[in-house]
Amino acid sequence: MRFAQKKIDIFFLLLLISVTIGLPIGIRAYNDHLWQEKIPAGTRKFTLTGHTKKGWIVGEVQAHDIIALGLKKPPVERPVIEISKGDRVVLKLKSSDVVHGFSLKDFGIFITNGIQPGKTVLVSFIADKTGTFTFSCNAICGDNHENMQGTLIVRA
Ligand SMILES: [Cu+2]
Repeated sequence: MRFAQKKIDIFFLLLLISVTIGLPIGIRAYNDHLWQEKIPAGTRKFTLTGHTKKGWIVGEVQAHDIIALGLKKPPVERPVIEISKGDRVVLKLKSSDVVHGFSLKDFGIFITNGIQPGKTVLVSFIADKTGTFTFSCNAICGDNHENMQGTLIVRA
């Protein structure tokens, strides 16, 4: 009787462990799937993740990276994104810490509700003019807020 109880305990423990590990992986895979599916082929896709010290980081930032970034004083990144005129662009905006914002005035992009940590904000536009444009964070997010900028270059 006691032995059977132990077996059930172990079964539920294993079930709990597999759900705890499997669920986030599943959600992430599903999210990535949705994000790929909605966007027409040929679209230029970029991920920008906001960080209070580092500024805009190109790509996703994982939890262990955030901890490492918090320990040292990382140099501020000012990413440069290069595209061609006529490109359809989708920006996947994320935050690794606090609420950030995003604006790219020249293409009429101004996020008013902020980029919440753990959520993704998709922004899309067509690069209908050439030039060098600045994008920045439009939510006061800390001492480094003014440095949260990057450059978009649209070539002919
Ligand atoms: Cu910010």
